Amino acid sequence: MPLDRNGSAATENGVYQNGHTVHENGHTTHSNTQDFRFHSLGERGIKSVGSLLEQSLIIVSNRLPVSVKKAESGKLDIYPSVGGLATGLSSYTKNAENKWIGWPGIPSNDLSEEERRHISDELQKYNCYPVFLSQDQLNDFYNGYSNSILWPLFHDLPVTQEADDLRDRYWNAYQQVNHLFLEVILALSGTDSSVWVHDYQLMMLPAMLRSARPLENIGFFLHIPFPAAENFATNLKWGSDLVAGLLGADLVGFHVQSYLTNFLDVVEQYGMGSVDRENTRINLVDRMVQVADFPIGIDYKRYFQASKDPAVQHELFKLRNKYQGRKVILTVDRLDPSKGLVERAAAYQTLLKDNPSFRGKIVLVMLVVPSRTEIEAYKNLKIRLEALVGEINREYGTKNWIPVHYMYKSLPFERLNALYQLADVAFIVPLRDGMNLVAKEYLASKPNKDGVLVLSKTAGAAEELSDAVIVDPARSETLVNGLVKALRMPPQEFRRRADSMRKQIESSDIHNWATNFISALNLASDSPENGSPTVGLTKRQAAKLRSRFESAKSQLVFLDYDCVISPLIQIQDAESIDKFVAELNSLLKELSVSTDVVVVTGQTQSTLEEKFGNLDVTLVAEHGIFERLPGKKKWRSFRSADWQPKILVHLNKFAELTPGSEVETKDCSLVWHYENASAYDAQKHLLEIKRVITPLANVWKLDLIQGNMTLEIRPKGRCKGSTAKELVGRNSYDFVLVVGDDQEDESLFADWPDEAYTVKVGHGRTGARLRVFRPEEVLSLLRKFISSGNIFAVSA
Ligand code: ADQ
Repeated sequence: MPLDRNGSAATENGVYQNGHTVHENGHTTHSNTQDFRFHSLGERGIKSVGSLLEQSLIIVSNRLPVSVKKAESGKLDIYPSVGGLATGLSSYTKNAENKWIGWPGIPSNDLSEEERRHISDELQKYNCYPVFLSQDQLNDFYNGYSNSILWPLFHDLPVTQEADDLRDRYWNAYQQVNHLFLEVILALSGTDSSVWVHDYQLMMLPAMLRSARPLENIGFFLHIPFPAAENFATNLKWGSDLVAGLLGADLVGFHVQSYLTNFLDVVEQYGMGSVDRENTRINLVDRMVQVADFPIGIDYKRYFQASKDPAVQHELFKLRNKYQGRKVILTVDRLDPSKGLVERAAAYQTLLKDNPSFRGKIVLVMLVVPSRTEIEAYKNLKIRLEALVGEINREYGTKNWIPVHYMYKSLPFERLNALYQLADVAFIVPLRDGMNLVAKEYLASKPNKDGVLVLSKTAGAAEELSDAVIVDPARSETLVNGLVKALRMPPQEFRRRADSMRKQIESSDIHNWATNFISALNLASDSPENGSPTVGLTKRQAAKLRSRFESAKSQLVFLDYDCVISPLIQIQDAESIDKFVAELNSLLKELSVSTDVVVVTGQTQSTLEEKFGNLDVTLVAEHGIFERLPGKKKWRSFRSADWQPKILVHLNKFAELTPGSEVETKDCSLVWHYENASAYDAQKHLLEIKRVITPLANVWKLDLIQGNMTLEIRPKGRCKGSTAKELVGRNSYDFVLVVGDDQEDESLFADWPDEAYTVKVGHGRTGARLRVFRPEEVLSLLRKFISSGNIFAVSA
């Protein structure tokens, strides 16, 4: 098992928790959510938080924010985590539209089919979706490539010979598992979501996702340092593949500026794009990748307010009795080679040796969380650390004084917080650390500002917390001097320092961090370089459109019905939707008196007949397979459905195996809907369906179109775009308006002449000239074209 079985904090991969206390933590909404630290975009500003929430968000990390554990009785327990990333993203993950995809913390070998299904169903209650990994995959992908190759290299530590010998095998597993994550994302999300991938275990995923979904908004955040170019390129065999993997994203985020600079250096070194250092972006042939720093924060309010919690007060009371009369130096870490634990104990030993006056008056409390306990380097570290602690205690300990209190376990939040409050000095000196949250938690837990932080200059946190006593872990004497300085610091000085750092931590907490990243992701993927010339249709532009429309001799309005109806179905009741459709119908009726109107849909002919059958417009159903021309009653079909029975047999079989799913037989296509099925069954059978059907699809020239919890099988080549081309061929228009929203509409936008007004509804990368965000804005726009003079403003 790669993860700690013994109740550790399991703080891997950005999923942070203290102990296993399973209580819901009300998240704070910080007043200055707009005061974000997206340094690299400077003054360009950000979209409102309201608009960024309109698009669904898929979070992907190696671990889910909940862990599954199997009790000895065989019972499966699910532990949600509190704190950290899970808290920061809670305002997003509470929305059922959003999903979190990751490994559930238990190898699939330990689970029966029934148990996997059960886990999937239970996790879904938290909007979480599992990627099941076998023990072998975990060994090679997680313990192997991620933690024995990437982790040390990214922390400037040596890779062991044993790991280096196995690196080819580890690399294969790494790619394979990244691909498994991809398959789950594709099965569970639609094409209009934003995907936020976390950390070094999933660096190939952005590029994999980009090639499957070219229009997706993809963000990536690295929780660990990004090494200097010379270390990266020299020591990492597949470095260029990993960088290419990251360049699949629209936005790549790091904790601090120096990692960002290292990344740009590496991109330049590999010649993978043109690096624009001023705007911290990389221009690729067809798009751009924004790079920025987002220093992660903590749930400040939770730590700051903990001193009022009676449970914390009780713990503090016990600790004060225990350590009465002594100054407490505290370290809190995972047992990891990057954290410099042996070096810290050694510095403390030197302090006692060189400064006898401190003996008996101070105590080092070392709280160490088990981590990656199956990796040899971690086992050896434990042995070395415990031997040194024993040596110090034997050498200097007395009947009444134990110099080092060593705890190898995870503590619940209340006890950890009491320790933070108690400690006079936090001795946080990792060799290298992406950020280090403990430094921030310590300061936030000190309402009386009565503690001193000793911090490594090589922790990302040092770039923010410059009022700490900064030391250099490469020079052990600075650690000793730092401790002495901290222990002797006058109260006035340590309060001043703590106060200034606390303000910094308060103003950039975990909620701001998440909001800033998501806002920046929208901005990056909507940027002109990524094919999005505008972020909104202004009143002026709308007025211009109207005047062009009025002066044109022949006009065409081409509307994708699904782009206005899909967003409504998610948020409105049936009555409001009917009202909307009725209004659309009457607008199109008026418009069609003088204008050619085409309404297209992926839905059936009967849906269009029902909604718009009374109109004198062109109706196009099933993505162009059926067409009804104005004034006609009969539909023209473009494909025969001979293939359907052959495919249907398989789909029906899988539908039976996947309770809750169903097959819709359209006149010329088949759709497998699995939104009501267990996510586990759906994911599993989706892959099998594709495997079985693909050879048949090749014979019959069919496309397999992955939708949002749907798989559609339909004839190749017939699409909205072909209808558009035929229309332009049949007539000559001097005003064309095309409104759409999905991937297929993008090829449609591209097919029209440049003069056409193409309008994208919603967020995301687009080649359209204009953009609106809500279906109501489409109605407003259409109203402008109607000569009745009934003009409504289109909101920008
Ligand atoms: P980590 O290497 O895990 O995180 P860190 O940022 O210090 O390091 O987070 C550790 C977390 O675990 C803290 O929230 C702490 O409270 C908790 N913890 C530690 N010991 C504990 C114990 N004994 N009992 C209970 N809880 C304990 C990685 C990177 C960091 C980066 C984070 C976030 O390595 O550099 O700051 O991700 O991006």
